[in-house]
Amino acid sequence: MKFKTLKDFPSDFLWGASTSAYQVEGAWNEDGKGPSVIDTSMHRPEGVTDFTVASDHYHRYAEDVELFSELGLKAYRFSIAWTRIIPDGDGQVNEAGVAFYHRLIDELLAKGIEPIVTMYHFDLPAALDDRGGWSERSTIDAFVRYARILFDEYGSKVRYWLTINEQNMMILHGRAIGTTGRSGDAPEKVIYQQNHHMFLAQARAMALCHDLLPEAKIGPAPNIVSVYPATCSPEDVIAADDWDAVRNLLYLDLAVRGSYHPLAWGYLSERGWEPEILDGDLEVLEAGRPDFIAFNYYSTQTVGASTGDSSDLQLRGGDQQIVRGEVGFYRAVKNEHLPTNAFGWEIDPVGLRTTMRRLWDRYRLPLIITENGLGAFDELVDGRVHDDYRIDYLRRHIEQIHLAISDGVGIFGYCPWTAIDLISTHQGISKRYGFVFVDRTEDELRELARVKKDSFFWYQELISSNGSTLNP
Ligand code: BGP
Repeated sequence: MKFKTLKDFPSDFLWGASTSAYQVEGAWNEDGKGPSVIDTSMHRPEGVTDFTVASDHYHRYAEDVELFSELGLKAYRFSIAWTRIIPDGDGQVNEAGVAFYHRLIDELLAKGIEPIVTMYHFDLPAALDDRGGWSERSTIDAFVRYARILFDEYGSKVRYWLTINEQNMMILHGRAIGTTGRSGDAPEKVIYQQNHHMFLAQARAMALCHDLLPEAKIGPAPNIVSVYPATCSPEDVIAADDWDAVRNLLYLDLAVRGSYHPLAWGYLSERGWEPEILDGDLEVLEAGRPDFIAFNYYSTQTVGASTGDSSDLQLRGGDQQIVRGEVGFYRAVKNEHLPTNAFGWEIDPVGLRTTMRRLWDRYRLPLIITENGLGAFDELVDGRVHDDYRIDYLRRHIEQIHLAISDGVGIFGYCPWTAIDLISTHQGISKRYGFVFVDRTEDELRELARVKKDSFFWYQELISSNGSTLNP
């Protein structure tokens, strides 16, 4: 639909930005922090930096929050490292780790920035992984205990909680992002059992949050893409629906409705990959209901009906955003209408509007975008970073949010990835997303100086006008 007049962004819209603990903090083994599966993972290619220092936010958080305040952020979405709070995942609480997040949250609140906290962003404690990780039901109990500690500690300060970041990407692309830990290439049967356990952990955490913190709001945070059929052939439409069910709706239906999506369940059981469901599990899933849906959006995916052979597969695939294809299930297709970024991710701002409309239509829960952004090889030249390509990317996505608001979609915030440069999941510091440049390379830490990019000033103006400078 084309509108003559667009609705305004809500006056309390949460203009934000995102990071995650292991990608930004560094200090990987300081002040009692235990190792996570990310710290022990070997998923990075040769020559790509590790996460030990990252952007050194652990030591520079005050300076960073000062920059976020200057940027005008209304919200900051970050994650808490489970291994700072409980170094081995389910043992003793590490008071120094607890204190760090109090300091960070207090600093944000002092600047009027709403903290949006992800409880678990890929960094499962390695000690839990050594004992079987998500394959074991004891990890569910460990997560719920961790959640209780977070609610008790920070519940009076934090209103918005996100349970598990991109559970669907951990299941579908765990190797690329380094979250598979010890289980490495576990068979799908095991992976989908782990998935089931994460759903139970999430549901129990949501129920606990509502019990302990009636004022707080909590939701899941999957990575969601709209799936397009390659053509209007009915077979392609069926393939698109099938892949949508397995990639997206499985995760959303479990979180919101507490039940397995029938197409996804059919996919699992036909392959013998369905998880074992114990007595009481369905009640637990049913009892955990979110207050909103947070989702990360980078792209859309296009698929066709399976040809039944290896031509279903797209060889450039292999990470979170590039559709891979599955022989006998769906065929990966390159969408010829969309440009790609330097890393092969298709760029589709209109797809964001479609995705928001579909989510709103299906679940009628308030939405917040907790990641969206452009990874690029930024360059620092004479103390400036001219990232007009990022401004263009963000502007075109925010325009679509504006349209979706006019469509009647309920959305309360936008937190692009990232507030400040950090280490990519598997492509190091060279793939940058931030509004603030961090001066370091893969192998040279330099001074880690912070430099405001051109996009910083652009977003600052946009926030201060509550979106009205979008189309001057
Ligand atoms: C999401 C993750 C983030 C992040 C982002 C960009 O999947 O939630 O942690 O890194 O993607 O991905 P990448 O770092 O691979 O470019």
